[in-house]
Formats: sequence, C-alpha cells, structure tokens
Amino acid sequence: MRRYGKNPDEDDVRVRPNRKGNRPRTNIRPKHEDACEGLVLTVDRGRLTCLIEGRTVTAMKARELGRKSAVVGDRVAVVGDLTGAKDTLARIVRVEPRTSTLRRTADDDDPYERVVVANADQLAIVTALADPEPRPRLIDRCLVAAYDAGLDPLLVLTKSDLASADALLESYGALGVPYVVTNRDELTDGTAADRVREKLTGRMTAFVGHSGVGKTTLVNALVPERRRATGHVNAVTGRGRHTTTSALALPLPGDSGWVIDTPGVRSFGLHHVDPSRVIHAFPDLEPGTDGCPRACSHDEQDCALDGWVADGHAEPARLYSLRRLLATRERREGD
Ligand SMILES: Nc1nc2c(ncn2[C@@H]2O[C@H](COP(=O)(O)OP(=O)(O)OP(=O)(O)O)[C@@H](O)[C@H]2O)c(=O)[nH]1
Ligand SMILES: [Mg+2]
Ligand SMILES: [Zn+2]
Repeated sequence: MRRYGKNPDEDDVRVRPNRKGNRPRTNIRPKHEDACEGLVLTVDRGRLTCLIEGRTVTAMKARELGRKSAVVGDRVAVVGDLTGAKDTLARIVRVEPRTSTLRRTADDDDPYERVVVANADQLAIVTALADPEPRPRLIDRCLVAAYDAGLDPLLVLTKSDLASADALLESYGALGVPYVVTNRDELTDGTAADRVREKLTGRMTAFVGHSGVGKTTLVNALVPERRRATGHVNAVTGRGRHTTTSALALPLPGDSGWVIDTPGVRSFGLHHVDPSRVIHAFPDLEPGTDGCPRACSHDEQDCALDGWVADGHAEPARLYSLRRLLATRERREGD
C-alpha cells in the first residue's frame, strides 16, 4: 500500500499516530483500487444498469454499501465482470460524492425522502398547456425543489397546439426562468427537438412532470434511436397513464449532454426543503435578508425584505414570486 503521496511534507501531516494501534492513518482507500467508474443509467428491482467505458453493464449493490443506495445519475465504482456479456452481474462497491441530489417526498408531511436523480444540473419542468391541464402549484413545487438542490430550472411547456402558453408565461415572467414551448407539428418536423436541445447542451437534465405531459415524447424526439413507450391521455379524466415506470438516463447525440426521463409524478412533496437554500436562487433579494429576524420565514411581519424592496433594491414582483414559492410548501397541491 502506498503510504506517502508525491509531496511527503504534506502527506506527513495526515499520518498521525493511532492510539489503538501503530498503523498510520492515511487517506488512501486500500480496497477496490482496480474498480472502474460507471454511470448509473437506470435501476430496476435492485439491478442497476451502468455505463462503463462505452459498455452497458448490469450490476448490483455490494453488501458493504449497506443501506446506501445508488440512483440514476450516480457515479459509482464497479468491480467484477465488466464485460457486459449476457447474464453477468458486476458489483457496485462505492457511490462517489454527488454534485447534486434532487429529492422529493410523496407528501409534505412525509419525512421519507426519495432521491429522484443524482448529479443533474438542470431540471426540466415539463407541463402540458392542456391534456392534462397545467397545475401551477406543481410547477412552483418543482421550482422550489430545483432551487433547493442547486439545479437550474427550465420550463418546458408542451401541447401548445391545444392551448396558449401566454398566461403561464406571464405568471413566471418575474422569476426569469428560461422556457421553451413545443407543439405537435414541431415534434413531427424536428423543430421542437432543435429548440429544446439548445437548452440541454453540455448539461445533465432531468425531465419531471405529471403523467401524460409528454416527457417521453420529447425525449424520443431528442434521442430518436432509443424510442421509449409513450402513453395516451385519458379523454375523460385528462390524466396520463403512468406509462414510464422507471427513470432512464440517455446520452444526447454527439456527446452533447444527458437527458433523464422519469416517471410521471402526482405530487412533489417538499418536506426536506430549507427556505434559506431557496433564497440563494434570488441573488437580488438575498442580501436584503441580512436584517431579518433569526429563522425568518420571509413571510412575516418583521421580515426585512419588504423594506429592501421599498428602498428600491429589488422588484416587488420578485418578492411576491419568492413568497409564493415559499408558501407552496405550506399548502396542499390541490389548493
Ligand atoms: N397534442 C399534443 N399531444 C402531445 C404532445 N406531446 C405529447 N403528446 C401526447 O401526449 C401523450 C402522453 O405523452 P407521453 O410522452 O407518454 O407523456 P409522459 O409525460 O412521458 O407520461 P408518463 O410516462 O406517464 O409520465 C401521448 O399521446 C403523446 O402523443 C404535443 O405537443 N401535442
Ligand atoms: Mg413517460
Ligand atoms: Zn425575512
């Protein structure tokens, strides 16, 4: 085992006497040095499909990982049979630290968090303008989750052949969230995919939204060689059929980024969200919180943000939007 690094002086500092034994403590992991790095593409009943040096390899979690789970988007260290040949099963021995973790809870009072995806840097919030009807509350919740996790949000409004995007775009104007609007004809002639692709270049983008809004349809348009099944929207209830049942990461053609298709969600619980992290997404308002009382909800009498806006440091519409987003945590989705 290597005990010292290239610069012995620096490494010496880390090698301290260990009271229980004489072995020096080092920061070098002794096990699995031969492991290969993989990217988790999808997870299905304990089997993880990983991309390793261009091959897709099926793997399962090694027991030593304990309860720690790997999700789509995770970078993992994999050992064992990495040929990707049929019926082989490799082992995931380590989940590398994540650059981002997008979480949701089933409900706001549900403390059980599920990780939707790891390492994404953009969240495409997909909303149909009709069929199913847009639900601004869900958009707000997804925005809060994105800001909390440090992902850049992107509004994707689909089915503009069925209804206009104007009202929705107006209510999100103050937030300055980038958006794209798509429709049926543009899906067919390729212009929708082109417009969306422009926003995805060089990024790892997770697509989320209600069932039936057209997430998979769009992903298929972006990655045509990997067609996934799409579903119909029920004509009576206006609801999708939860056609997609597992998240899947797909590379955009020409190595230009990643898209992650996810199953439709009914709700986006925000039990885990910390309001102070949401404020980071409002750099024009954040300095104004210096005068706030401790643990300010930013929607109370002594909140300093009212004064900040009154003094002309930020637009009132921005404070209104921030408060609307923060309040979405206290309200039920159907309200
Ligand atoms: N009119 C119209 N229909 C669309 C458009 N985009 C998608 N659809 C239709 O919407 C339906 C649902 O599309 P999907 O792509 O399966 O929706 P999804 O969001 O993946 O749904 P889940 O996998 O259930 O979460 C399909 O019948 C699509 O053809 C659009 O721009 N206009
Ligand atoms: Mg789908
Ligand atoms: Zn405040």
